[in-house]
Amino acid sequence: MTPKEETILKELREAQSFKALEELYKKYLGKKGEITLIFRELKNLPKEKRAEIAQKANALKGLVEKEFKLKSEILKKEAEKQSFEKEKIDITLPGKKIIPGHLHPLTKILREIEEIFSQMGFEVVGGPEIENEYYNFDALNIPKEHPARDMWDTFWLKEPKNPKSPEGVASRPYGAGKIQNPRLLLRTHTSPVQLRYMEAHEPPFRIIVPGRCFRHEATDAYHDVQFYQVEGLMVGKDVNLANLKAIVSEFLDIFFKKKIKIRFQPGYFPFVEPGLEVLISKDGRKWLELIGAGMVHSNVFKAVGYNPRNLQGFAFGLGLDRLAMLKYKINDIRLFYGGDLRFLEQF
Ligand code: FA5
Repeated sequence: MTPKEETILKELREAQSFKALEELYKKYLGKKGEITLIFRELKNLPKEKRAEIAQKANALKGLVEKEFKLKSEILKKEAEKQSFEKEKIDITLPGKKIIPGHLHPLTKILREIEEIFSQMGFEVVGGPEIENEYYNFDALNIPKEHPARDMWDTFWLKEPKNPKSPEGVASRPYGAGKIQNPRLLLRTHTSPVQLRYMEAHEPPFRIIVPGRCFRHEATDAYHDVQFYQVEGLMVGKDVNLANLKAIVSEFLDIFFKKKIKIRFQPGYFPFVEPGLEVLISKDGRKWLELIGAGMVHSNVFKAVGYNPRNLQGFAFGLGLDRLAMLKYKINDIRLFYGGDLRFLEQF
């Protein structure tokens, strides 16, 4: 082997990368490569030398090509090995902890409540959060200008432009009732769904209506501008106040998994007569107002086209957030809506 051949082979063997190898190939066998040039120059050589040089050049070309192929294989194998090393998984390493999501505490409470009432034969019903003045007030026996309206600080909405939008749908009746006052608002309680349901159904029935309510009032530990209520409504021939007390009491006992001390006191709501409030003992000493309730007022039955002479019913509206606060011993309602994960992750 000539010294030149040795140098070339050494260079090829020492190439560290495909790129370096390609460069070397180009250097010798590329268009302007050293060996290529020898072939090009052949025609300028004297005839007698041509055959000998051509032969040598061919041998050199063959040698370079062989070595190039060999080195390519080696580099390919090395690259594969390296990528295997990189992708190797160490199954002895401890895994990454997966933190699963979970339900919001209010959703959990809501599901529990629905479960308990379902077992007592109540159907779960929904209604729109955007409501109109007729269902939220008028048909609930709360006339315009009546001071009782001040009990509910209301978020009023602008007129809907599109009748197919949620606002537009809210301004239409759920059942057969005629809308006399379509002015829109965010419902201040779930009681309007009583009317929407009764317009479309005949008694006897018992329903609960869980849903979000909104009030434009100053917030404190027990009041937020949004909160959940669960409305209850049971109508039949001889539904009475004793039934209401029994159902509410039974529900609270099951919900808190112990006998709960409650107190009924008179309360005023225009859509019930008599009206009452249910208070629950926070710590055996302080009482918290949790539920508004009473016997459905005859004017409400009349508004939905029922004959109040043949029917009786009780209704209640319980504050779901306050129930959750008692169950989980939370001292500020606003924590539920703050979105602070440190709070939410505890449930
Ligand atoms: C009403 O809203 C009546 N619709 C309840 C009712 C239904 C009475 C059927 C008779 C028959 P009240 O405004 O008291 O009533 O609200 C009922 C419950 O909702 C309260 O006892 C309280 O637990 C909860 N609540 C009211 N306002 C808020 C608020 N801003 N933040 C949190 N909870 C509230």
